[in-house]
Amino acid sequence: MNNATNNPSSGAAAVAPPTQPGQPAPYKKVELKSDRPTWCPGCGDFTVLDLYFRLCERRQVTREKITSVSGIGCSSRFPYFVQAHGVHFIHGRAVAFATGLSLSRPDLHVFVFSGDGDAYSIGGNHLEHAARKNIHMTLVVMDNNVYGLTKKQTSPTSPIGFKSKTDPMGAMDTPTNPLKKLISAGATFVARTSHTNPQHVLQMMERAMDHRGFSVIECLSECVEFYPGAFDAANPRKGGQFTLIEEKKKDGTPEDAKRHDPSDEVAAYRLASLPFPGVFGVFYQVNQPAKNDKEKQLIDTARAATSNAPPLAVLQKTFDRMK
Ligand SMILES: Cc1ncc(C[n+]2csc(CCOP(=O)(O)OP(=O)(O)O)c2C)c(N)n1
Ligand code: SF4
Ligand SMILES: [Mg+2]
Repeated sequence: MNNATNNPSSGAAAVAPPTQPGQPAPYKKVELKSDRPTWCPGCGDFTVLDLYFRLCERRQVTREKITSVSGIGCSSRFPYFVQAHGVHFIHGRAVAFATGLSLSRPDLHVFVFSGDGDAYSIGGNHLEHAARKNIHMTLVVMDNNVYGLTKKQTSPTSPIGFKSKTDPMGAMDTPTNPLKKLISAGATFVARTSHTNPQHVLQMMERAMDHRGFSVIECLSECVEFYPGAFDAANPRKGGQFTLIEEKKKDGTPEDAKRHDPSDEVAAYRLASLPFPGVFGVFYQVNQPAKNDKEKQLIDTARAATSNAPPLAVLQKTFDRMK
């Protein structure tokens, strides 16, 4: 776990312009960089890390409010490389940990960085429930279609035929469709991007950060060591296609009728069903109350009913009643 102990401004208020008196200056990208990331040269995960720094810098998030949570995997080494608060948690349990953090710390926007194995396989159950509860956080899945850290096993997104240590003859199981999985689970913001298009990654991160509720970015992130070339078909520099989703502008023009309405669940499924390389952008976005807000309402109502008595007094009263 990294922390902000080297931060000269630690303990002060956050997410504010530097011009306000008494506010710490937001950190620059260079100040957030930690030790040299230990990923293989050329790994797609570098791009996501770099864009996260840029996001924090652009949004002027002060260091003590930057909170990155991860599970286990190459991608999940992420928090080590951010010089701010971060948790490298148990394999598949990052979203569960982040749920508690998000519910108890309304002043933070918690980011979770996960791999395809961490998020969709061992962590699949937690993902499902955080989505349906609409917990306020942003999950970035760095999907390389393989288990990278453990040196090439089939992952839930590996395509049929992919040869790995667990499928030497080629994978035979139908891969997970992350977008369909997330939409059906109840995620209220679902986007797709690729490490080969940094501007787009940043754009999706900003949109996710502005969303209230459970937002997920599925980011293609190539493992150059164990699955090189996996996403060439989505990379124009390698002869592939990076087709953007055109969202409705609601301008009443005939061409707008053909554009995508991100609040249309059936249309989102249709886009998510396109064969690889598919399309990139926001597939689905709806406004629904986050559990954070519902829970706060419940707590406020309970507090009001006890005339805002201190929690210990309320607890004591409850125990007394049970005697
Ligand atoms: C409970 C448990 N099961 C299995 C492992 C071994 N393990 C570590 S990382 C990993 C897969 C990581 O794959 P992914 O999440 O796709 O991340 P990547 O390394 O590809 O970024 C596995 C199976 C573990 N650490 N803990
Ligand atoms: S093994 Fe693959 S995923 Fe892991 S650091 Fe190397 S290139 Fe990246
Ligand atoms: Mg992986």
